Amino acid sequence: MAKKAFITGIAGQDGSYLAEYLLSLGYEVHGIIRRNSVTEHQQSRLEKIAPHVHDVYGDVLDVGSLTKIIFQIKPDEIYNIAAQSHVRISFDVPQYTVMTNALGVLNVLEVIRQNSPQSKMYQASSSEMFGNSIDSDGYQRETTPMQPTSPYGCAKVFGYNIVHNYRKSYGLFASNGILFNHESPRRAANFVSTKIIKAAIRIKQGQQKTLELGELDSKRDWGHSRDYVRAMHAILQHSVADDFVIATGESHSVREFCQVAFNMLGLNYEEYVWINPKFFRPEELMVLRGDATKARKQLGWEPVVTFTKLIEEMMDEFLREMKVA
Ligand code: NAP
Ligand code: F7E
Repeated sequence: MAKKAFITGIAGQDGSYLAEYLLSLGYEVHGIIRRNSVTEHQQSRLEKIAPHVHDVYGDVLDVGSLTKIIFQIKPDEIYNIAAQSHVRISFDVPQYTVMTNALGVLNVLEVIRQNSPQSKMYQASSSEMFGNSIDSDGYQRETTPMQPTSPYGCAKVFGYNIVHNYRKSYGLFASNGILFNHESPRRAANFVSTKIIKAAIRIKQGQQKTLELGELDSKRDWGHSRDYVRAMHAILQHSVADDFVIATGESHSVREFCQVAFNMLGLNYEEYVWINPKFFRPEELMVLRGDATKARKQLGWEPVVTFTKLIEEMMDEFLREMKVA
């Protein structure tokens, strides 16, 4: 019989790649979609697989909808990927972010505990939990102290800890993937990767003159979402529930990202990129660089897509989409 998976946040970047990956492995895939007043693009990332996915309306803040689906399906694996995932916006809507990203995790765990304790649960934890805490060798790993620098990071620390608590208190198979930044052509337009590449294309096409960004010297460890959803699945196939850092181990600045992306179009970013303090964060996380040795050794996980290949893939896809007629 096919294994059953339930994904919260199935219509998001990672949710859509994860659903595709699980379908390719023969899983029956279920997920919840939020009610939205504009429905037209809501499931655009699921277009290719829509007929094969069982989706219903639901919300991680609505325990009734979670109970109904988890009680009925009794999934083998539950991936809690839903979140308000934008760090800067978490300063604008801190309480909403904390409700979704912290209380939402507790809701999922409670529903599992009461209705389907045999289900394995994956929690989408984040490198944002580390804040500006770095080990002396320049990396962040599973043992690095957490000192979050945003409401988003603070809420994710709660989610991470409550997963531990339910694992130890009730024996649930609940695991954290501590994922560093990962992008793709499905990344929303207000994250820096998509914002830079789309602006570079519009500048090349003569439709935009400049690109306004915030902090250019912060560094991120950027991978591809398609690689990272393989890790989510591998984490739930491990013999015991545990926590794993998922990262490439390479760190690049936002400035370097601009340089590579603009260069691909034969442009010099310095002529077009301006700093607008509007995009600064009240507190910035300056350097992320993950050590995924534990995942490599214990899960056999390896990222495939490099920094340059990631930008190339996003560039190719956006060039196709944004072709001037
Ligand atoms: P995303 O594209 O923003 O997807 C998040 C999904 O969650 C969206 O489909 C969103 O629905 C849904 N959602 C938001 N609030 C919800 C709620 N209250 N109930 C149910 N669904 C809700 O984010 P992503 O990049 O795929 O990230 C997936 C997860 O990994 C998130 O938890 C994020 O915090 C975490 N994470 C991401 C990264 C990264 O670099 N991508 C790194 C570490 C951790 P709508 O489409 O309706 O908004
Ligand atoms: O910012 C700087 C910004 O918003 C990256 C989420 O997936 O990864 C992601 O969070 C860097 C930051 O991602 C702009 O200040 C400069 O230093 O693309 P981002 P993020 O904040 O790192 C973590 C691991 C997650 O868990 C999150 O869910 O780029 N930056 N200028 C800018 N960023 C944005 N968005 N827009 C700018 O104009």
